[in-house]
Amino acid sequence: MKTVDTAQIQALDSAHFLHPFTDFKDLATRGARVITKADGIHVWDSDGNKILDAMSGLWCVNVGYGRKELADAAHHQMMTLPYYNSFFQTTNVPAVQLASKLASLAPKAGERSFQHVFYSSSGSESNDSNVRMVRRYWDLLGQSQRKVIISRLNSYHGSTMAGASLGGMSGMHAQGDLPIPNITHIGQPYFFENGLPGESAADFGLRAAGWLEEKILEIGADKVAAFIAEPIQGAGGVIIPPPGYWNEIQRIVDKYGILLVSDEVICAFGRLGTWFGYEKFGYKPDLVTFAKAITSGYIPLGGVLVGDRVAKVLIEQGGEFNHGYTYSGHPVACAVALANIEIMEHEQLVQRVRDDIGPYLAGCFGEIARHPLVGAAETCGLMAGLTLVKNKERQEVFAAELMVGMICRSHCLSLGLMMRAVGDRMIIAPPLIMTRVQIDDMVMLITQSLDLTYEEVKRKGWLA
Ligand code: PXG
Repeated sequence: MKTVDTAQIQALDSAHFLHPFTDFKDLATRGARVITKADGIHVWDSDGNKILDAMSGLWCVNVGYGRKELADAAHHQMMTLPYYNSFFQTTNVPAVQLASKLASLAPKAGERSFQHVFYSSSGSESNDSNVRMVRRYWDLLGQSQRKVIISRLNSYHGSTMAGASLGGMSGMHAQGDLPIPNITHIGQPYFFENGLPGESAADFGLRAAGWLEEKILEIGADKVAAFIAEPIQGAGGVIIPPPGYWNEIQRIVDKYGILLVSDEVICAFGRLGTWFGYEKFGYKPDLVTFAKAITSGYIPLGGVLVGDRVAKVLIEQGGEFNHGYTYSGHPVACAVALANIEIMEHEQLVQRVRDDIGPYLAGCFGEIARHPLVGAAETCGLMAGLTLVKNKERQEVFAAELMVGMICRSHCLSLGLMMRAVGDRMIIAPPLIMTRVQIDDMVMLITQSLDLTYEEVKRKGWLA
């Protein structure tokens, strides 16, 4: 039954709603897809189309849609204490309980353990907090000259001035005079694009990590404050670093004493089959950015896990830290996060991804990799990417302006599958509750979309 007048909502949408990362004029000509409801791993649009949401919303809805426990937690907390600030020596019960829960979930690792949390409402804000905290840390240690934060090209760290500066997206830097001063970038560990002929993935991993050391030496080690990176680049196209990359990064940051910030807005909360992404790769960050799946996206919440090395200095040598948000430690958001983590524990979602559906998805992508249009396909936990190529043998890519990824994405949608295109890299990050049968269904839709795309590019004469 149709309950929404699509044309009317679309008209109001283009009249009043400026969407994120959108060409406003272009959207007005076509009209936005109106999503009206969701349940489990599916969303429905206002025309009644049922879509398998292989992106978990936007990397968020790890426990799936329609979870009454989360709605109940929000309702209960709203009726008890819907809001109070955590400035001026006040606190609230859910924020305290969540901070303590997060500390217990992070693995213990000496000085690299986590006892403290700083809250925000998004990943972008959290990375702004990271910049503030990193600078404050070095100031307190009497090393104010350590200002430079090194990040990577094609990383995504948010859309605020600091977040977009930390991110390595050239399109974002081009708008608004970014990056802000003292943020610089090195290359990404993307073997498919940056590996040399004949180079092994492991050798490439060491070479790509070496770019960090080169950059540190170029700037002067005493001027570098921190290195920030996602365990796996998400928005950049699910770029899974080669073996050895993270070990070498750890060696380098340790050698020069610089802080390591792991931006886990996508990789935390079970996505990789571990609570935090850094566990998967075995490195030890000083600060961990989180957001999105901490509440499975049901309500905005973000923050930073502050490791003991930093927290000790902020607390013991500190004085007032002049930074915070109205919604830092929002009681409703924290209550929903606690209920979300409870679901994850009760349903053992992290273990499921690690031991069952993660390896199962990897097997399926092994099959997908054989498709003639696919140059490379990789998974890690419940996150996967594949690269569309015009010649499989020569690993030759399509010209960017052909936008083959967008063609593939359109075929996905017409078949009822939400899959994201990052250039010609097709990516998924489905809800962690998926069953093997649902994964089979999803893989069938992916394969059909690839077939349709292959036929279309062949018809157009774009295959080499
Ligand atoms: N860090 C990382 C690693 C992210 O993935 C942010 C920070 C910023 O979070 P907020 O909550 O401020 O949006 C993100 C967000 C995409 C896409 O196209 C990815 C994100 C946001 C929007 C689009 O894949 N990730």
